Amino acid sequence: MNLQKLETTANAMVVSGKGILAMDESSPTAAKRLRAVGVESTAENRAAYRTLLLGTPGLGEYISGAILYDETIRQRTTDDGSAFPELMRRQGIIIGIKVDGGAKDLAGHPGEKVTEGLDGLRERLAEYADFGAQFCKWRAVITIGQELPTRACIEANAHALARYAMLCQEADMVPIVEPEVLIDGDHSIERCYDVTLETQRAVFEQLYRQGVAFSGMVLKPSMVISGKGAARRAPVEQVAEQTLRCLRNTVPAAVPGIAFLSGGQSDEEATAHLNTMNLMAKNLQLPWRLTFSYARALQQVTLATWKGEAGNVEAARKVLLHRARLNALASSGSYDQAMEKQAA
Ligand code: 5MM
Repeated sequence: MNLQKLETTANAMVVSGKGILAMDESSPTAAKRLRAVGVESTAENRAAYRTLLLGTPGLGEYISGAILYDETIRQRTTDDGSAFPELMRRQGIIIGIKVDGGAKDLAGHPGEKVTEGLDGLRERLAEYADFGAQFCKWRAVITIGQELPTRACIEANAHALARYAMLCQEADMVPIVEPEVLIDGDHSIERCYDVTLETQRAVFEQLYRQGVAFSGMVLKPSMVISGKGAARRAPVEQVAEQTLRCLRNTVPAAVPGIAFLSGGQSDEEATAHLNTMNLMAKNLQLPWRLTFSYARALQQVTLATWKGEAGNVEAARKVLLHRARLNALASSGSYDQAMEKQAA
């Protein structure tokens, strides 16, 4: 393991004033997103959309790295036919790759999932490194329900995340460790806090057991937030406060940065939460940087503007850049809601 290389990459991923673009939708998820805006999910259309994203002029000013899906790292852009990794190098964006095999039903535990994909991972990492990937991502999902999550589900996912992370570091690639506590349900923010705390504790315990170097990884957590269907949804300040409280009780100081997922929050909510946390951070002397690794909170407005029309590419790139800029500002607590109304 080349710790110096890992630390350099991890620090560049969470560098001040930038965040990560998650665009690693697997083909079924990409199909769902494209169909929602009336676009057929062909390989050509997926490449066209991803060309729109990564070809946005100036994107590298706000985006440090982007997470690709296996298909994309092998594809060529639909404009000048460059390989996607080549386009990313030109944009100054670090190449990341999703390496998990998806969340599958956990045997014996109805309603719960475990993320698979460890088999053959060492060999796949070597192949992705040849494509220029410098970091990876693996997402585990934890569901909150009446009797959920079970300890068995938390431990199985934490163990897999740690095994994945150690394989990445062995290959000198930075692991993004993503334990997502889902927003689905009507649970309170207090319940989300308890589940997130238990999950993150289990994850760091397993990372430690497997020998993962905390200084060469990035955590991608969900925020501590009320369930989407909760009768009373906690306000922005409470989400920020409880998320920081949870992280301060679980994340080692050696971790260079935390890049949140948006998890089904609206664009504006996700930006406001990140901004408020960074404002609060000014009085807390936090050891890690707080930024974003959003998929939907950066992409939904972009997709809705594009709608598969070549004539909308410029407008879609404008709104993507606008959202990327607002989130970049939020990563230093410099965002203001009034900026939402400024022209994209
Ligand atoms: C891009 O979406 C990723 C999930 O892909 P699949 O479910 O298709 O494998 C996902 O891991 C994403 O990177 C994170 O959840 C963050 O996305 P959001 O939309 O929550 O910011």
